[in-house]
Amino acid sequence: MSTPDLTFLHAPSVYDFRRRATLWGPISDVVPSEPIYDMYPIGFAALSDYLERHGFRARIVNLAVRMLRSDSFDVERFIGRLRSLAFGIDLHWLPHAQGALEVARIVRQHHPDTPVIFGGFSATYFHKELIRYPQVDYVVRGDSTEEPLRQLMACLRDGREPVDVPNLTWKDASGRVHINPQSYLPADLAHVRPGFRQMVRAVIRDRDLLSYAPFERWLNYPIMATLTVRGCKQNCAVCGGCAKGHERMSGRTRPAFRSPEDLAADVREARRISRGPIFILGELRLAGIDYARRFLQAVQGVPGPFMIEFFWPVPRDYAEELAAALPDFIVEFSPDSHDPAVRKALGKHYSNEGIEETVRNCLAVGARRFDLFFMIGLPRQTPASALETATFCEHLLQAVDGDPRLTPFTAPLAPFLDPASPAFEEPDRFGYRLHYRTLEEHRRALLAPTWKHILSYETQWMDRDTLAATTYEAGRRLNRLKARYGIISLEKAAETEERIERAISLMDHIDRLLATRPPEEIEREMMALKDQIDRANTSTVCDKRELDVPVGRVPFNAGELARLGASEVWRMIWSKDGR
Ligand code: B12
Ligand code: SF4
Repeated sequence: MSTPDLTFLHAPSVYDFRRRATLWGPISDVVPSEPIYDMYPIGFAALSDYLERHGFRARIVNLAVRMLRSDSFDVERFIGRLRSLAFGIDLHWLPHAQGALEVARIVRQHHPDTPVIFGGFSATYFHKELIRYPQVDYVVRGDSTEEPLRQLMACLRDGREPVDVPNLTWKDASGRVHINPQSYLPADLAHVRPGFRQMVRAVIRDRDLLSYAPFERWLNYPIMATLTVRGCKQNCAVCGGCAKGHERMSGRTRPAFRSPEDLAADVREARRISRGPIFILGELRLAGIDYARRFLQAVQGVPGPFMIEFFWPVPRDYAEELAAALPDFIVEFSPDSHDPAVRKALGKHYSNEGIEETVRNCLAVGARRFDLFFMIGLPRQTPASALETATFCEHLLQAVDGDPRLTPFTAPLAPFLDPASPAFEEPDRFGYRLHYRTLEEHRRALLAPTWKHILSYETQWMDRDTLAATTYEAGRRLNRLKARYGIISLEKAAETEERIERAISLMDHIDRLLATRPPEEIEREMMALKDQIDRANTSTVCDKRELDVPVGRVPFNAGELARLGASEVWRMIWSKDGR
C-alpha cells in the first residue's frame, strides 16, 4: 500500500470518552451520530475525490467510529503507525473542539515533522485562535476548500511555502502566523463531486471499511446524503450556517448551488451503492422553483426512499410534483417552535396554518413519513411555550385523523450556540447569555460532567437548570403523545420514558455531587457511575431509530458494489502506481 499524501482523521467530540463519564443527554437524539458525534463532514469524501483527481492520494480514518466499535482500539498506537505526507483534521462542528485538538496533539507527538491541517466551519471561525495551538500548522478556511487544499498539498509536496494559497492561515518555520486572503469562493459547485465512487475505490484499495464508515451505525444503516447547496438564504437566529454566518466566516454573500442535473446524477450514484434512504440536504426551492422542477425532472425513475427538507411551507401543487418525481419520500421540516412569536424571533416567518397545510398536503400525496422537528432554547421561548409544543402536535395529529406518519421530535439547542449565528454575535439582542466565547473556553467546557454544564448559553427565559428540566419534560410529553397515537409502540414508549427518568435522576445525583464533593472526588464518583451514564446517553428523549427507515437485510446494492469493486481492482492492476 503506497503512503497517502493526506490522511483525514475524524475525532470523537471528546477524545478519551471511553475513559470518562459524561452525561451527554439528548444532544444527538435527532442526528445519526452517537453523542460523541462520530459522523465526519460530508466534505471528506468530496475533498478526497478532488485530491485524487489531481494526483494526490487521500485516506480517511474515522477514529471516532474505530473507538466506538472497539474498546481495545489503541488510538495512539494506530496513529503512531500511520504514514502520511500530512494529516487533515476536521473542526467543522464546534463540539469536536476537545477531540480534534487532542488527536492533533497525538499526531504531533508521534509525527513531529508531519504537517497538521485543520478545516471546517469552526476552524474557519476560530482560525486566528486555532493556529496558535502548537499542534496546528495550517487552517484552510471557508466552506469550499477543495482547491485551496490541493494548492497547499502541492506546496507541501514540493517543499514550498504556501504564500499564495488562498484562504489559508499558516505558521512558517519560525512560528510566525500568516493569514492569506480569503479570495477563493466558488459561485457554484460544478467542481465538486460527492465522492461516493472514490470512497468505494478507497475502501478496496486501503482494505479498511471501518475507517471509512461515515458514522458507526452506517454499515447497518447506510443512509446516503447529497448536498444541494453550500450557504443559505435564510437567517435563523441560532444557525451558524445562515446567510450572515457564511458571510462572516467565508465572505460568501450568495449560496453556491449544485446544478439540478448534477444533483440528480449524485442521487443516482448514491442509489447505486445503497438501498438506504437518500437524504437530499438543503431546500430544493432555495434557488427558486425552477431549480426544484429541473431537479425533479432529472431525478425521475430513481427508486426511493428519499428524505427531503423544507425550509418553509409547501402548497399542494408542489407536494404533488414531489410525489410524482420522488415516490417514497419522507419530509424533514423544522418549524422549531409551534409558537408564532418564538418562530418569528428565530427568523422563521410562516404561520401555524402553513405548517398544518404542509403536513396535510404531503400526507395526502403519499409521503411515507413526515418528521416535524422542535427545539428548546430559542429566543423568547419560555418553559410553558416549549411544553405546549406537545399540545400543538396533538392538534396537528387530530387534523390529519391521527395519521401516524406524522412524527414529531423535540431536542435541545445543544451543546453550543453556533458561532457566527446572529444570536452568538449579538446575544443581548436575542436574549442570550453566553458562558463561552473562545475556542479554548468551548474546548474546556466539553470536559464538564453533564450536557447541562457543557451548555454554552442560558436565555433570558430559561437558565441551564430550566433548559434541562424543560427538555426532559417536553420529551416525556411528546413520547406519551406518540404512544397514544400509535406512532411508536407502547413498549418503545415505555423504554424512552424509562431512559428519561434515568437521565433525570442521574442529573440530580451529579448535581448533588458537584455541590457537596471536592473536585478530586467528583471524577472518581463519576467513573463509578459510568455504566449507568453510558446506558442513559444514547437516545434520551426519543429513540433515534424512530428516524430510521427499514432498509432490509442487505442494505447495500451488492451487484453494483461488486461491479464497482471489480473495475477498481482492474484499474489498480493496470495503473503504474497502484493508486
Ligand atoms: C448538512 C448539515 C448537517 C448534516 C451533516 C452531514 C455531514 N456529514 O456533513 C447533519 C444533519 C447530519 C448535521 C448534523 C449536525 N449539525 Co449540521 N449542518 C448542516 C448544514 C445544514 C449544511 C452544512 C454544509 O453545507 N456542509 C457542506 C460544506 C459546507 O461542508 P463540508 O463539505 O462537509 O466541508 C467543507 C468545509 O467545511 C471544509 N472542511 C470540513 N472539514 C475539513 C477538514 C479539513 C482538514 C479541511 C482542509 C477542510 C474541511 O472543506 C469541506 C469541503 O470544501 C449546516 C447549516 C448550513 N447551512 O451551513 C449545519 C451546521 C453545519 N450543523 C451544525 C451543527 C451544530 C450540527 C450538530 C452538532 C447538531 C446536533 N447538536 O446534533 C450535528 C453534528 C453531526 C455530527 N457530526 O455527528 C452547525 C455547526 C455550527 C458549529 N460551528 O459548530 C451548522 C452550521 C448549523 C446548524 N446548527 O445546524 N448537520
Ligand atoms: S437553520 Fe435556517 S439559516 Fe440555517 S440552514 Fe436551516 S434554513 Fe438556513
